[in-house]
Amino acid sequence: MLTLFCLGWMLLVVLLPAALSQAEGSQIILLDRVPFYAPSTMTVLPGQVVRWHNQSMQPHTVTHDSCGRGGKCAFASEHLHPGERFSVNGLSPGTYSYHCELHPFMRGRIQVKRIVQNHGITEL
Ligand SMILES: [Cu+2]
Repeated sequence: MLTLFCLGWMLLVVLLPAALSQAEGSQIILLDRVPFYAPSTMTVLPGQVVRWHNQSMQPHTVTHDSCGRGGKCAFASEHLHPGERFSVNGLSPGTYSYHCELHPFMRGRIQVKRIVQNHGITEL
């Protein structure tokens, strides 16, 4: 049991930073063409920062679908002009669909993984 626990911590210590740093450099680019948000679906770990960078020629927003619809609004950017950035952190595990308020056909999704502690083993 102690071995499993230690192994779990080793995995947590070794794998988690690796997984985080691997995704750390990734961000979502806003484009004027399909897929508009690139990548359109991004999977992150809890606590990981999600960044958007508007590299298109016009303003856009990054607006969680629940905002203004009675649900819990997890994030909503101002108008992001060309070159501007937006970031979100601290999202709870789950799926967050989002869109652009100015161009509702622009759609993206963030998936925040759940980290499960199973007998001391960390599962992602
Ligand atoms: Cu837009």
